Amino acid sequence: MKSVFASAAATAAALLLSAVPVHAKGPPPIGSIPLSEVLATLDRNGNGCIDLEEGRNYVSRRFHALDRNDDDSIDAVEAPPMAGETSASRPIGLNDWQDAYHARFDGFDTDRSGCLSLAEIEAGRSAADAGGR
Ligand SMILES: [Ca+2]
Ligand SMILES: [Ca+2]
Repeated sequence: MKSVFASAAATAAALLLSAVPVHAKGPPPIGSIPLSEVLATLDRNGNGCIDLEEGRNYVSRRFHALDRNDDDSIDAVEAPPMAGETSASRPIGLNDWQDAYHARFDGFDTDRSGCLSLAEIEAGRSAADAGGR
């Protein structure tokens, strides 16, 4: 009787383990943060727009949160590319990850102010959704 119970417990444990998602939890992709929450999430200096540095700090923190084995690289198991992702390349190191963010930032910053307004972010995302990039 005891062994049956132990076996059932082992099966339950195995099911539980297999139910754990392989992808990392962590902050959402920067491009998937709802527009209504972008400023609250990213605008640390409160100037009403997202500076290059503010976004880069976010994606850098996210990189380290996703890099669960701390090998300074995000692979497809740690973080499969998702909608709004900084870069779909895998594996990817921190420098390439930041470069991908920087390139997207430049694409969004149509008035070249070095800071993304909500209107610029909205327009940039629409263009990306439409495959315009
Ligand atoms: Ca700001
Ligand atoms: Ca890694």
